[in-house]
Amino acid sequence: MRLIRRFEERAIELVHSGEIVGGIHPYIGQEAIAAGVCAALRDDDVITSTHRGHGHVLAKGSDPVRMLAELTGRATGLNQGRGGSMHAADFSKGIYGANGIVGAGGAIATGAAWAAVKEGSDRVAVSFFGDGAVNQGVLLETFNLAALWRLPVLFVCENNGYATTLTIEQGVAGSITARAAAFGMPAVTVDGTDARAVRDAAAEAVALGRAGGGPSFLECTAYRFDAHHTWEHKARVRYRTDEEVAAGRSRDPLDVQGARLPEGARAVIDAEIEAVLTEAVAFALDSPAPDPAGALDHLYATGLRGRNGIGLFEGVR
Ligand SMILES: Cc1ncc(C[n+]2csc(CCOP(=O)(O)OP(=O)(O)O)c2C)c(N)n1
Repeated sequence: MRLIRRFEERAIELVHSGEIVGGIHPYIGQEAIAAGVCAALRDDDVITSTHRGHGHVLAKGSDPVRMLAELTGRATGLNQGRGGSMHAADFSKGIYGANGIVGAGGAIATGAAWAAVKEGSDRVAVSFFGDGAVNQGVLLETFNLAALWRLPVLFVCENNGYATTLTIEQGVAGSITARAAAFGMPAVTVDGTDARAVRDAAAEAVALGRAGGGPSFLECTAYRFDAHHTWEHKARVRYRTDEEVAAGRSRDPLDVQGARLPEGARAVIDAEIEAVLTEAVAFALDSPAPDPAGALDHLYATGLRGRNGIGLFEGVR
């Protein structure tokens, strides 16, 4: 959680200095959700992430140094600087990508869960998404197939109370968990500022999925401490009162977990993380930008065969 927090703080600095172009969606305040869920996963399990995805990628075990290089658009980045903040992926860690399309990761995770069943493995897939995504048609269609086919997928809704500036009261009819329950899935709500509570709930759902018990749904409540997106730092959109923000920030997931650590342990962790982030920032800033000559590389799969055996995309980069 400390790694995610400091990664985000350093990334915000790099947005302000112009090194990260286009801004980011900060995850600060929601760290216990990514950390808690990923603590219940194996290396070979799969996750799909969102526009607010840095925490998921780091919690699943991606290298923060290469991740920061990705955010700054460097050739040394996780995805050679082509994905940036909203499209970071790391297949070596089962991370099938952050995703700028709200709700889309649910279908991808469910496809991965289906593939895991087909290959006879006991791997599970997790889809993270926000409260705003629960009204996306794709997600409801996905719940249906995941439940019908009893797929090992865990849907994790991070309810931070807002979809951009829209409150949950303005945007969501009924209850979030009731949507999942309607498809016959176990659906519970946990305190998303308590990493241990999140991990325990996720572990139960993951065990059920591995044992062939089908999908589960976890609603994790938390508060987004910072802006929806860093453009808010300049635009100064007013949709939350100072009192509300202060109240939300008063329950800090790092303090909740920090209070459980032995005396002095937190300072040791903080110092270790600081060193990693210092290295990450230096590495990113020292790294070259991608070569413009390769701008079209990796856009298309190559060598795909048509039915007549003729290469469909031969010669296309
Ligand atoms: C399909 C789609 N519709 C709209 C958007 C624009 N958009 C980006 S983030 C966002 C809010 C998402 O809210 P939520 O799912 O609660 O996640 P949070 O931002 O709170 O993490 C919207 C509407 C989008 N990216 N994709």
